[in-house]
Amino acid sequence: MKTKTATTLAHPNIALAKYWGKREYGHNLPAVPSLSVTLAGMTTATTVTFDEALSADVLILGGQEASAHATSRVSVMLDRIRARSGVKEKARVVSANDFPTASGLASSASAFAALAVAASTAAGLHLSLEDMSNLARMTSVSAARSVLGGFVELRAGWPGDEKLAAQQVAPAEHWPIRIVVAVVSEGPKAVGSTEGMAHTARTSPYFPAWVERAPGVYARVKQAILDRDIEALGVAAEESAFAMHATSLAATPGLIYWTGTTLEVLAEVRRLRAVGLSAYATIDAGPHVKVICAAEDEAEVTKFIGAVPGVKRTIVTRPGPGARVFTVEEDRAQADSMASDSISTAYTTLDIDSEDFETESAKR
Ligand code: 2P0
Repeated sequence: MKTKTATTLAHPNIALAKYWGKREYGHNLPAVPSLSVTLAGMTTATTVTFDEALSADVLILGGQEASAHATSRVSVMLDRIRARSGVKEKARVVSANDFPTASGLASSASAFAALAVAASTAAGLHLSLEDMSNLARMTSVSAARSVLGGFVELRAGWPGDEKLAAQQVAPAEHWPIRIVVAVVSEGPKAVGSTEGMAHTARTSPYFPAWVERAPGVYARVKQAILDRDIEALGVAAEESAFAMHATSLAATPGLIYWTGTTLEVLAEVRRLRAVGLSAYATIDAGPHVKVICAAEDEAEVTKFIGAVPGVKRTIVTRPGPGARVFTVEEDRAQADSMASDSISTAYTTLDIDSEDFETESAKR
C-alpha cells in the first residue's frame, strides 16, 4: 500500500493586535480583526500518517499518547479533510513542540497550522494557502495566522462568513524586529483561551468597548508595520494587549493571567524605555511577557529581561516563515532532532484542553 504521510513544521505567532472573542454567529469567527507576526525561534513538528491498519485516530504529543479530548479535537479537523479528500483511513499524528505549551505561548496556533498542512498534504489535497488557513481557523482562530509567514492579518468575521482566511501583510524580510519571550512559568495555564474569551464575552461589562475599539488599534498596528515604525508599533501593541487583559479582568469572576513576575517584567520594560531602548510589551492568555524590540537592542533587552527575578529563561524570536512541508534538509534535521528529544520533559503537549474541544465539538 502507498503510505499517505506528510511532515510539517510550523511556528507560533504573537498577535500585535489581539483576537479575543468570537462572533455569536458561530463557525469559529473572530469578533475583532487581529494582526500577528509568525515567529522563527519556536517550532512545532508534526507528522500525519493515514494508515488502514488503524481503527481510530491516534495522537502522540511530546512522545506520549494524548488524552481522548485532545485526540477528538484533532479528529474533527481530520474528519473535514477525509470528507474533502475521500481518504477513509484513520491517522496517526505525532507532534512535538520545542517551547512551553498550553501556557500562553500560542501553541494551539502552531499545532493546528502544522496539522492542517500535514493532514491535507498526506491526504493528497492540493489546497491553496487560503483554504489551508481557513481549515486551520475552523479549529483555532490563531492557527489561521500561523499558516502564513511574516506579518499576518485576519479580519473580523461577519454573519454569512463561512470561510475566513488570514492574509500576509508583509513577508518576514520586511522588518527584522525581535520578540524576546520572557518565560515566566513552564506549566499549563489555569484557563484556556477558548474558555477565557467566552467567559469574558459573556460576563465582562467592558467587552462591547473592546470590540468597538479593537479595529482602530489594529489599523494603527498595521500602519506601523508598513512604515517600520517601532515606537508606533510598540505603543499600539501594548494598548491592544492591556485592553484585552483589562476586559478579562473585569469579567465575573475576573480572569487573571498574570503573576507577580509578569508585572516585574512590565516594570523592567518601562525602565528600559526610560533609558532609551525600544522595548514594548505584549501578553497573551498566560503569564509570559513578549518584548518587542528593534534588532539592534536585542542583546541588551535580552540581558535585562532575563535578569528579572522569576524569569526562567528568555527565547529570542524574529519574523519567520509559515507552515510548510519539508522541502529542505535543515527542516528534516530539525524535525528529526525534535522527534528524538520529544520524550524529554522539555517537549510537552499541544495547547488542547477539554474546554477547547467541547467548544469545537459543540459546533459540529
Ligand atoms: C491572539 N489569543 O490573537 C489571542 C491573544 C490569545 C490572546 O488567539 O478558541 O487558541 O482556538 O480560536 O486561537 C488564543 O486563542 O482560540 C489567541 P480558539 P485560540 O493570538
